[in-house]
Amino acid sequence: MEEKLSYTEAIQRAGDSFSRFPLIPIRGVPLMSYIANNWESIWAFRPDPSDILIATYPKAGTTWTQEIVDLLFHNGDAEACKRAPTPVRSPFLEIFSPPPIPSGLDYLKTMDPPRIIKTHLPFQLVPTGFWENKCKVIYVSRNAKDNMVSYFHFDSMNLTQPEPGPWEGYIRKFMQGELSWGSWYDHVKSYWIEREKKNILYLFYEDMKENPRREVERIVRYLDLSVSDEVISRIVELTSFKNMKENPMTNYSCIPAPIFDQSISPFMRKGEVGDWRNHFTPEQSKMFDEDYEKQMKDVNIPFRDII
Ligand code: PPS
Repeated sequence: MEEKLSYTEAIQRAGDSFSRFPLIPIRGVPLMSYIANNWESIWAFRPDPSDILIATYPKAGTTWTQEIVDLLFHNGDAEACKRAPTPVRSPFLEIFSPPPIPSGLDYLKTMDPPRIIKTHLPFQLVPTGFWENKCKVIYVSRNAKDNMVSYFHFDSMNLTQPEPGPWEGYIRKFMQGELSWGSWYDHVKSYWIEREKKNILYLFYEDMKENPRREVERIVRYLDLSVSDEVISRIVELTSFKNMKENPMTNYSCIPAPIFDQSISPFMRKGEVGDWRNHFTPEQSKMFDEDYEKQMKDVNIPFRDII
């Protein structure tokens, strides 16, 4: 980060060096080549005990939760949370991109703790310092079918991710754990199994949609914050889908079209529960459910709206 460029300028400067990066496995988990090629420095990251980790499988509600936590840390001050786009305020731990775009680690180096850190890494790939330092970790999960639908549209518009290909084949890749960051099934299970031992707050996107206030209050209690009822109401309002879609600091309009082509699909796309019904045929749904039963038989995670 020698020359002082804004995030958007750095992305524009990187210009044509973007392409759909191939996936390279790290301990069996397929990751974008830029991440895999920098794996040692990611794995060596040491957080501060006060840092907060927001962990998700991609498209499960990360940005929403990042915004809630940033607003909580700023006592609901909307202007303070418009100081920069989401990835600058709340760095993406493992992200590496072509220069001169700073990596997630570069951003983290410039910030004082407590930092709000995003990751899509499955539990076993989270740098061990998070557990050794007893960092607070918020995991957000979303029902498999909606999560996959959202990921399919994202892979179409994010021109650094592998081509999604046709829908039918995408379902197969999802079931076989071949998408970036690997298997959804292993991901949601890995954090579920560890949640009590590691004091992880395990949230569900569907609960956040059903009663956002209740879930924001759970986050407040978990983070041991003192926030007034009025501020909580304001945060719930500021983080509604509509408001975040219109907010240039949360809607990823900071990332230009050669990378995120929002004319293909907006980042803030629908924000609904049950959109999978508009995508799966009854046959695809049946085939998916049968496989789901097998892959999830060893746990009882209370997902909703899946059948
Ligand atoms: S990413 O790229 O992995 O960080 O994406 P992520 O933020 O996890 O997920 C994006 C999906 O979350 C929806 N979203 C929201 N839904 C409801 N309320 C709010 N405030 C909100 N913010 C983001 C977003 O629209 C994506 O879901 P889909 O189903 O594609 O609309």
